[in-house]
Amino acid sequence: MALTLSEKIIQEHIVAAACPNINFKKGMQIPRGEDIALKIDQTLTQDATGTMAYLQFETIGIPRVKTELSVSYIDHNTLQTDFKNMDDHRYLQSVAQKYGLYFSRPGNGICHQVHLEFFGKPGKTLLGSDSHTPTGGGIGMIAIGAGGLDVAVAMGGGAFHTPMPKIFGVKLTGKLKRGVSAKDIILEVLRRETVKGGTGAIYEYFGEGVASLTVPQRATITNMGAELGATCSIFPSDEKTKNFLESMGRVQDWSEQKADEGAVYDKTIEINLDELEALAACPHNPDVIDSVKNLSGKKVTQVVIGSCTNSSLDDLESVAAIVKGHHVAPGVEAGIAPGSRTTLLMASKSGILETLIEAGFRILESACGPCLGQGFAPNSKGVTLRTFNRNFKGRSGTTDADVYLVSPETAAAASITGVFTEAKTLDYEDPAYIKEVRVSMLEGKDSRLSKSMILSCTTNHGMIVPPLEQEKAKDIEIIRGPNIKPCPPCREYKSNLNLPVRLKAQDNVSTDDIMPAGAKVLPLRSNIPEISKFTLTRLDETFYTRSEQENFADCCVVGGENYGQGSSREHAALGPMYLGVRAIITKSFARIHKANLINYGIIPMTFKNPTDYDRINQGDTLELKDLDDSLMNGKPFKVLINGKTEIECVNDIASRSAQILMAGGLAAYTRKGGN
Ligand code: MIC
Ligand code: SF4
Repeated sequence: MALTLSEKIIQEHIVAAACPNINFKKGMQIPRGEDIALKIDQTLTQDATGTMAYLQFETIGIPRVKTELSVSYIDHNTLQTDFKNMDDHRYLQSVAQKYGLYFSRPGNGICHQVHLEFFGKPGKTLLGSDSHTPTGGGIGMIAIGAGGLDVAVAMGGGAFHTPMPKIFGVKLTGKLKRGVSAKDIILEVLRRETVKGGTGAIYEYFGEGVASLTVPQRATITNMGAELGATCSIFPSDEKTKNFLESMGRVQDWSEQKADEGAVYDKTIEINLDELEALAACPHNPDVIDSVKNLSGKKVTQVVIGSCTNSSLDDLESVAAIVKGHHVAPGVEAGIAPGSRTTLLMASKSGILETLIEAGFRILESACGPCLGQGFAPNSKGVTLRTFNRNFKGRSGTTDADVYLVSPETAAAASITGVFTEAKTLDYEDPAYIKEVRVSMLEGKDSRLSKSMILSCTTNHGMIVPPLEQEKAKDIEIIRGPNIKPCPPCREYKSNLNLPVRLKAQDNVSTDDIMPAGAKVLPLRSNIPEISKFTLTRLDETFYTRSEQENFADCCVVGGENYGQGSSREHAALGPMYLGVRAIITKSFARIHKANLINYGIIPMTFKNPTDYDRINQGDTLELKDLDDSLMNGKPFKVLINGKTEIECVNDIASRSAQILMAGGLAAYTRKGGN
């Protein structure tokens, strides 16, 4: 039968022996929701999730990673206010050398941007310990975000298990108008689909509108597809992809990737690019969308351009085109963080950087920086326009600031006017990428950057350290700083639990609420006992002290819809686990967080009847009885509230996941021979 591109790549990578439930035959339609096992070609980690991932990898006890390619990036924790960050960097570099990984040094850029530039390959699978790993879908990869432990297993040659996603088609027609960009496409998808609309789905883009989008534009869309809760997003690999890879000096990595003629999607949405307007995600969630037109005239105090979503050369060019000859408005602070060293070099050699400096932009490091609250926090009650992907309350470092997520064009326009402004109303020359500048540069038709100059920017001059030969790697000593502590074991599994509800939370709790990022907490990522003190503090400052007073006794948490949205950080499972959380009962979960909870032995349950949420109060006691029977036989969970009222919870836990829970987490399951 005719298959979608996603299904084609998935089928190429199915480990049939590890999916006994689906009796896999090539070309069949895999039932949606069934547990599938995928061979992973490439992995990536970043430093904030990497230390835990490699501590776990070390315990697997193999001499070298078994993937085609694995890369360890340093991009998140580059603030280095004390020894902890750099100790982590040195640990990660020594691990990379010992176990056969590429190592991308601090300053080389944000993992997703650099991976797209240097390593991504159409048609391959990529698993990354960062939720924005789907950026790789911009060049036709099945690129999925996961917890560090899942990535460690993949580096050890294990398959990645996930429910077979539904495949949603997004048909693009027409062409983007002036002042409207790829960011507005994904904001439009978010407006229609919401932050939980993509749970259990892949968004596959097709239609005549695709051809007009450059690879960095496509990557903006697949990147922020993470905010839909989607497993990943993907574009076909075509001539534009070939051109992009050629500009990176690796045309040999290109292959055409497209859906079969007549492929059928589980649902199709259509976006006419001709009709699209500039949009903004308003405080405090990425799906609270309004048009920039409606917001026009609203005062702005800060503008930041950067993050893995919008920090490419195309993005910087768009900004430069708009701000050229102007100055950042009084009362506005503007910053720009190019996504990678390659982008920064190209911006510098082509004059784009000069334009930005002249306009008064503060040039920030090529790293995540302000996106996760590492500097450049807005003023009290400030209004900040950011080209990023997340605007959860407090993530910027200023709790009462209003963060709007916008395109580079909208951010640039506001930076010079000081108010929300539709870029199309300003007088500026179209940015060069629209005129296919990369193509003309490569053909030697553009005078600003010659082909040899582009290739000199895109060549790795030592910022990516290649793996050592295995013979030499044996002698490498792993360097461990004093803040790097082993990952604590999970609590032992029990079939019957009596759990006080230590916290009752609302809808859309993000992993930033469960375990904040930011300059104060991030340095503790390698030290679970210390970082656990910040567990759930965004929702309840007393959570840790109350847990301590209870001697970290077993307990549970109750939540609303989409619990655990956002990042892949497994610290949002490890922190609660360390403090005694044994089960979390919600109306629904975000995909990666649910998998992380299972990996660390916390049982995720969803109310069969969502109104049962209202029957439970903080402080109540929930009795979970005969979990063995539910987990082994797939029966619904029975929950007794305060010894009186019994309710049912859905048991949608795959049989391998049930075994992981009963083994006391994924590490214990793997040690016991599970795969
Ligand atoms: C994020 O954007 O929230 C992060 C920081 O990149 C996280 C990873 C982490 O918490 O280390 C993510 O997206 O997975
Ligand atoms: Fe880094 Fe922000 Fe991207 Fe996360 S979303 S990887 S913090 S730039």
